[in-house]
Amino acid sequence: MVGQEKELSKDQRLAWFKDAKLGIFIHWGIYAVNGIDESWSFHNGYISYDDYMKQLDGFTATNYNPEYWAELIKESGAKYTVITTKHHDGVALWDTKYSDLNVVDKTPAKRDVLTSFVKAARSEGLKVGLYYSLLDWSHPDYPNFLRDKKRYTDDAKRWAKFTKFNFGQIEELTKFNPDLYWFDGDWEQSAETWKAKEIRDLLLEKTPTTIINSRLQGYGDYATPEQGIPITKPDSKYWELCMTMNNSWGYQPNDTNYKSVNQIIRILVDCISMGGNLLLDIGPKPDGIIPQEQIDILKGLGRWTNKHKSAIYGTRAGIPFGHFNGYTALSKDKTILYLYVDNKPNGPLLIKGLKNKVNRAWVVGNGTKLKTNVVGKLYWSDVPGLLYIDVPEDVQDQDVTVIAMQLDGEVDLYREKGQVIESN
Ligand code: H79
Repeated sequence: MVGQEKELSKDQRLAWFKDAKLGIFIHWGIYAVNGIDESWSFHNGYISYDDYMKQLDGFTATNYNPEYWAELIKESGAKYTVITTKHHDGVALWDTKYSDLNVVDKTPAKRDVLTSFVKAARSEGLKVGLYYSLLDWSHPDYPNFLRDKKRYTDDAKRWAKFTKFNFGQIEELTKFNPDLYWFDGDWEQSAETWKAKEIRDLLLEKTPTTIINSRLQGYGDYATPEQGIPITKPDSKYWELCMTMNNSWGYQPNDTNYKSVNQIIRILVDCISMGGNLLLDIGPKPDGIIPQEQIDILKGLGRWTNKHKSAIYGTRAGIPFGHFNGYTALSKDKTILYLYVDNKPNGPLLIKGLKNKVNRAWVVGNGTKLKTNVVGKLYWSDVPGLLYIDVPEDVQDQDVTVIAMQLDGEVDLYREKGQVIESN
């Protein structure tokens, strides 16, 4: 890095992200007008390019209230938000000088809708991420257009023109000093072709504290599984699951297949238990109204996150499977073990193989102290006894009950095999 300042370490830059646990993704674009797939609908030939672009005329932003969006996102318990500044269709939400394909020049909204959101989100204390599609299926100098129709192959001059345009738009975004860049579409070109390293260097030079998702052909900071919840803990120390509330990223009124609040809370807990974040998506209407189903989910999430703050933010991945029949997490210093009870217990909870003494156990967000009871500890064996915890009906949460256990030190687990009884 140029200059005297020492480059911040990756751990320093990603510290807030590691602690954040919940973010809200926003897919807002002209695809909300017809309620069809963002960009892919024309790329895959489900609608002609011209008809897709006619949606520009319906993007009004008449009822757009960025302060309300930010308030609602804050209320959900999210610590950050990521908004689509430009999807693969190339339609920019800000007043870019590099193309007139933007909502100021080409839609009845007639104004930059990005700057006001960034400002509102920051006023609510949210970290702000900008989604930007590296590929641009609308740009005359971008090689790919439709799935079965390319503009050109191998034309260094045209590609150089596109690169100049791409760096121009990215540089415009750096003026927002984003806390996070969320790239997408990197798979269409190599790191070398995108000049991925140069992009990364530019972003970090302009905003030394920023972080970058993995979709920059190897030059990002954290992994981004999409839609599928990992089954086992991802290898990456930093990761985020991005997921839709129904089956669509943008507003699609015909898609009523919403996950319930309960399901989403359990997915959040699943991510937390593996040390990751959930980036949950909303898709506002073309006039800026957030669909009621999505508002209800954000508020429902907010009820749970507000009650269980201490068991969410700043936690670390829990203990390995096998010790407890459910999700767990640990406090940063590893002395508090959180148990997430996502089903009605049919008797006391059981923890196996915990060598620590439990100094105190309580119901998070409720305060009730719980009795713990160790049985089956043999004086001649290293194997810890069975730790039972009763969770009375009246302290249980309607979605996920969280039990905290203050241990006598850092969590210490018995991980030996026990007696070998099988030999195949
Ligand atoms: O913005 C949302 C989606 O539009 C976008 N990312 C989220 C956040 C997205 N959709 N699909 N993808 C990203 C992944 C692309 C999948 C692909 Fe493929 C599979 C690219 C390469 C293999 C499908 C098959 C497209 C090209 C070949």
